Order: sequence, then C-alpha cells, then structure tokens
Amino acid sequence: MQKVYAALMTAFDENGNIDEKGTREIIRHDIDVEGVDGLYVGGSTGENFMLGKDEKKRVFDIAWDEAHNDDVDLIAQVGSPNLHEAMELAKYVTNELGFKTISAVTPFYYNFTFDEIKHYYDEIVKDVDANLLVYSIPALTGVSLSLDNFAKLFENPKIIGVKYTNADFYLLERIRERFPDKKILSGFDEMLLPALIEGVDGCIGSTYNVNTKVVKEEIDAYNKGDFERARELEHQKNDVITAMLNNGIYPTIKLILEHMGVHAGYTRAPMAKYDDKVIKGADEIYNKYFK
Ligand code: NGF
Repeated sequence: MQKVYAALMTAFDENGNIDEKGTREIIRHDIDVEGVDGLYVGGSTGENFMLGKDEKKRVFDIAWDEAHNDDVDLIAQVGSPNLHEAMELAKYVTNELGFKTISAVTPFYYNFTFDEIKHYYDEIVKDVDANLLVYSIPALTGVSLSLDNFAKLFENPKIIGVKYTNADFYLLERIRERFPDKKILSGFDEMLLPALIEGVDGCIGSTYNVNTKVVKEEIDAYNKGDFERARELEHQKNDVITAMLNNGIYPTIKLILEHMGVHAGYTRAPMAKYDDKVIKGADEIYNKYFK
C-alpha cells in the first residue's frame, strides 16, 4: 500500500518563535487523527528554509521526541545550500536522534553544476548510518535533474529514491521504469492520481496535515481498480486544494488546524501573518469541506 506522509508544519507564535507545544499538537493530530503513515520533518511546509541551524535542530528534537515511539516513518530533511550545515544536521538527526531516513533538497540559489550537486549528496550521506531521498522541487529551487542525473545520484546505494515535487510525468515514468527498486514519493498533492498511475510508492505533502482520510480512500479505490471512484475522490480533494491555494496554502492549513483544536499558530516572516481576509477565507474552507 502506498504510504501517506504529512509534510510536517511548524507552529510559530506571534513573534515568529517556534511554538513547541503547538508543533507537538500538530504531530499528534497528524498521527492520531489523520492517521498518516509518516512525517517529513524540516521540509518546505515546515518553513525550514527560514530557520536557523539551531532552530532546525529544535524541530527535529521535537518531532523525534514526540513521534519516535509511534508506528510511523520519520524522515528528516537536512538539505541546505550550506553543505557544512547539511552534513552537521545529517549527523545530528542520525547520531543524536535516531532518524534512519534523511532527505536533502537540491542545493539552490547558485547555479551549481551537476557534479557539484552529486558531490553534495555523496558528502551528506558519507558518514551517516542512514538512507537518503533526494528532494527535487524544481519550481522552488530552479534545479531540474534529468534521468541521467538521477541515474548518477542513484549509483550511491545510500541514495534510495526521490521526493518528487514535479509536474513532469514523462520524467516520472522514465525514473519509475529505469529504477523499479528506488522509492518515489509524490510531492504535489493535487497530482496524486496521475502519480499513482506512474507507480509511486506514496506521497508527501502539506495538505495531508488535514486531509489524509480522503487521500487514503482514493489510494484504496485506485488499488482496487475502481478508477471512477479514485477520480471522484481526486476531484473532491482538489476542490479543497484549489481553495487552499487561492487563500494561501500554509496559513490556510494552519487556520484549519486551529479549527480542529490544534494550536498551529502563525507562519513566519518573511511570510506575511494572516490577515482578516485570509482568516475569513479559511473559515469558509473549513465550514464547506471539513465540518
Ligand atoms: O509546499 C510545496 C511547495 N509543496 C508541498 C510539498 O511538495 C512540500 C505540496 O504539498 C513538502 O512536502 C515539504 O517539503 O514540506 C504543496 O503544498 C501542495 O501540493 C499544494 O500545492 O511546492
């Protein structure tokens, strides 16, 4: 069965400081109420790229402490264009905590060559007892990997797959066909069904913090060959995602969590704090789809 991972949100207080209690509540909600199979900690949804190194460690600490005794997979996203930091975080989550799977975003901002990108990944996994998922999200990083690039990265046996947040289904099909044993986790929640058709092993996403049940039903329908039902559920899910995207995805998910009794708090600057319009929009989405 394909697994559903919530890309864990981080709760922040009004001043943009990590709210530990709220973050723990999100984790409990994801596991106990949504029934996710795993958590992807320190990704885009966790607002990780706006955090300092010690704050990233704190989020990993909280997630590990709260969830390591639960029957869920935990993945720590340690990547950063600061390779020293990425290596330190990889060692931290594996040696000081007990993460067995890490992930790393493709290094961004500078136009790194592919050889530099390969070196980055090999360095991150070199001294840690963990496997790694490449985090490929070209729309945000500007870094596109080709099939041959993946082939070269996958030569390292510790690199076990990819979190694929990309709408290129031709490339996805080529990766699946060439690397049947590598893990592919789909990253665009709104493109789950086409990704399932291409044979992904599961999905990781922001909306699974609040909308996992319908997604599990969709996966189940797909696996039973009931494609009509799977399409119906994909439409249902995407009506919610479209409304969320139009209202601002992260604040809206946080506000929906608040409606569910989870203190998910605020987003962190430079992201704008939600205003009355966003709050009203999130109220409407909650009342229409979640109540
Ligand atoms: O938020 C983004 C930006 N993508 C997430 C997900 O791919 C990121 C996706 O769930 C993620 O998993 C992480 O690293 O935290 C979208 O929010 C969703 O599909 C709506 O577009 O692209």
